[in-house]
Amino acid sequence: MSKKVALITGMAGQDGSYLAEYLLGLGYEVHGIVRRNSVPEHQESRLDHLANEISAHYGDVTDQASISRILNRVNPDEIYNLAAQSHVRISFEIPGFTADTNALGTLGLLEAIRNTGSQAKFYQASSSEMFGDSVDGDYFQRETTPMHPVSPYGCSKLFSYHITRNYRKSYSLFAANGILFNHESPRRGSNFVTSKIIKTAVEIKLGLKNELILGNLDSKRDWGHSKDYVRAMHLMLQHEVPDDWVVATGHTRSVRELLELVFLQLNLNYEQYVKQDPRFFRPEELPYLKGDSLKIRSILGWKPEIGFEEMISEMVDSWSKKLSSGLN
Ligand code: G4F
Repeated sequence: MSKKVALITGMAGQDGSYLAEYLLGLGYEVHGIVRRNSVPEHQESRLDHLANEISAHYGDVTDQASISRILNRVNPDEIYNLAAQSHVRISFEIPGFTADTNALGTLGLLEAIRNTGSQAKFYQASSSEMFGDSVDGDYFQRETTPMHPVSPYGCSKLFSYHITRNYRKSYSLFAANGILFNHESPRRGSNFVTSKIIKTAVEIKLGLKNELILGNLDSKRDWGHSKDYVRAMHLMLQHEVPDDWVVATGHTRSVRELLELVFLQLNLNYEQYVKQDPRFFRPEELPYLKGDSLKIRSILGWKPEIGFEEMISEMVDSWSKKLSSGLN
């Protein structure tokens, strides 16, 4: 039997690299779209270990011609759209770029699928940020919870969520939305709060820094592990019908609780080192996320395998190794 072919946009990111690994393990032929980076050394660092097993194509979801060319060349069975300007605070500074990439980029991909006659199944990386300040009476967000985004990032993702549903119905595309809550790992960029806290705490422990400057400590997030969440993406495309799926752990913790745990693991007291600065607050904050993933658990049999404490320990170990060997 011939190998299944997957195409991943945003393959060089945290999720893209774990997904590429996971699909290779399942016997897929894996192709990915990577954007040109002015520092070639940083281009594919999360993918270096897979260099001989994957095919990377230069392209960009905002460049329609590049997408159609790659679709024709690769002829994928499954497309995972993970490309995004994924930082919420930065989306307030570059809302136009965020919308071009996250919203129009998705539309361009769907149009390319339609116009090339591709039979590929399509996964859209939708986000719990789309819920914004909305939560059900039982303090969970789920597939049926109204969506009221509170950031340019959330608004851009909501467009893509709806256009994916619209193309599913209008053109009978197999197009699925994964509504993923926050997910982290040692590969998480260091300007997201988990990695920023862990990296800086390790630097403090090693005597390389003496403070950690943050924004809002009271917001709450439902944090899972990226490795668990890429398994969910794949499962969604194996189901008989395309649908929308919440992926979450069902536990929520504040940034302050995360701080306490990380510093405690390093035998430090966070209160001695943490300062707050308005630079790291958002013009509008999403205060609370807790996802109910009953649907994907009961229908697709998905469940998270890596617990929060285990994930934090893995990230602390990884940053400790990198920083004590002089890497960053
Ligand atoms: O780690 P964060 O930047 O993640 P955020 O904004 O929740 O977004 C992440 O999860 C979304 C899913 O809900 C994804 F769609 C999105 O792409 C991304 O992966 O911030 C988490 C919380 C926020 O409340 C933020 O205000 O941490 C708070 N925070 C406090 N100080 C900080 C900081 N966040 C960052 N990045 N940096 C700080 O200094």
